[in-house]
Amino acid sequence: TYRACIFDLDGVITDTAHYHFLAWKALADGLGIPFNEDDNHHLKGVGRMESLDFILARSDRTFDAATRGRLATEKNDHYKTLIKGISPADLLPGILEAFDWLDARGIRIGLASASKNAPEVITGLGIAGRFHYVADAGAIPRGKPAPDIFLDVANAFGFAPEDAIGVEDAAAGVTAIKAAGMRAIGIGDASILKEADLVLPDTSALAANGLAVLAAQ
Ligand code: B16
Ligand code: MG
Repeated sequence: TYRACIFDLDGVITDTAHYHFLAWKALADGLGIPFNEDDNHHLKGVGRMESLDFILARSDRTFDAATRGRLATEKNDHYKTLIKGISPADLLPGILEAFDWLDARGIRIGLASASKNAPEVITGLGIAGRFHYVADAGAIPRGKPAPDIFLDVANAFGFAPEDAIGVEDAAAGVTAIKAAGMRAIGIGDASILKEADLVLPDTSALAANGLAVLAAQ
């Protein structure tokens, strides 16, 4: 069984990937850099500056650090306006049931999102009070696939990694959970999330087909 369940945010609890895409797309268009929804998959779970570098690498121009910082801020300001309208209706199916299932068993609930906007997003979703601990992405030096953010949450609970599980939609995120020494539930395509202990196509049956299955092991 396990004593803590650590959630990723984008792609697991809500689908902000499209808003990230719209903001990156506007930036790329302004710079004349090709970028489409397929390219966007590479940015899942990847931090802001790493995402920017992925896009800028497709340009033949070079960008100094000050310009990169300005471009990242421009994208983020746009993203923040896009997420202003997030409401409880944007919660993915099965998430509230998963929280209830965990609470009923006294299992701690943590958040390990690479997004520095995670506090605003969970507030908009109306679930900020459901987490016993929220990692501060800005205070974690190494992003996913490094295990740091998942270990930070387990440490905050005072639990060993073996006492925690993680839920992720991104390959880099599943790698981070496994590198932390935790069991992983992947949400999405099993051929991409190969390292996960269990993969579900979506979150609708997360409690019954995911959380309960790992609790029994
Ligand atoms: P921000 P997650 C990640 O969140 C997103 O999947 C990724 O696309 C984004 O670039 C990253 O957060 C950083 O977000 O620019 O808001 O700090 O999936 O780890 O919850
Ligand atoms: Mg994600």
